Amino acid sequence: MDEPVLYRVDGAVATVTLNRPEVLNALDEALLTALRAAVARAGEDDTVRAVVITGAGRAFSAGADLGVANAGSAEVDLGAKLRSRYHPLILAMRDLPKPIVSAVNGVAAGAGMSIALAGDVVLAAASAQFLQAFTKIGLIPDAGSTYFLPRYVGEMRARALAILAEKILASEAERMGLVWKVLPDEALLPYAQQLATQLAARPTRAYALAKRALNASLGNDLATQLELEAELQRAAGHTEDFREGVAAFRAKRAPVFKGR
Ligand code: LHQ
Repeated sequence: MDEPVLYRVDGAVATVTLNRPEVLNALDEALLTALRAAVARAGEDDTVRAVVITGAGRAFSAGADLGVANAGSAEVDLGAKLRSRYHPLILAMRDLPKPIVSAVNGVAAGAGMSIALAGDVVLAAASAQFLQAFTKIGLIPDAGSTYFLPRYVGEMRARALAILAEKILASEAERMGLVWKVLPDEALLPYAQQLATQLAARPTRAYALAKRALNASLGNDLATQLELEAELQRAAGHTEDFREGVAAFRAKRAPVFKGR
């Protein structure tokens, strides 16, 4: 049987591919478990300094697997499923001390869209589409969508996306700020991997600390956030990469960052 998630390392970049193309990479238990494990593996491997997440076939992910026997049954406790399978994954992505590039190669629906949005830089293929599919089947946006959407696109758009559940084209997603950049379909993965390779050669400890500051930002008042910046900058100021960055600047040479 094919692995539900492929994990491949090239140089300092791990590429994680959702791999159930026959069902548009719908999220079942096996895929979610493997995805959580892949994120953990990328975190534990010191040689990996940036991660790309993408989908096999024509979709990124169609969200929760609605084909499993008990889908739609009132017997299933969706809250428990979210807590056990989705929340640890979304939190692990946000807490990963390495940048994650989401390469949305096709439709990202429901919790599949939430996973895409949990990346640090979201790229999309021109033919990709985004769909808050949840309310279409009588559910609410989950796996972080109600957190990410207002923060990325503002209240009005977040509410309209969640309530209308209309498919949004990649160009529209880019215009709204859901996506950093849209690439021609065939250029998406090479671009994402090239970007991740560049990120992996930069001061990745600083990215880890910047992620922590940004994760906390919108929940903090200014004074608290300034204090957090000071604490994290103190840590950044003690890295080898900071010393190298300044030394290289002064010597007018290219810096060599080690992620330490
Ligand atoms: C699928 C799926 C799918 C299984 C396409 N499952 N097979 C919920 C519950 C539990 C806990 C946690 O949280 C959640 C949150 C959620 O994620 S709820 C939202 C679940 N997702 C959806 O409601 C989206 C359902 N899919 C669609 O609306 C369409 O498939 C989209 C718009 C994604 C793509 O449309 P098309 O490009 O027209 O493709 P298709 O519909 O023909 O799908 C292709 C195949 O993939 C098809 O199988 P078949 O055997 O007929 O070729 C679909 O049945 C299968 N598939 N989504 N979520």
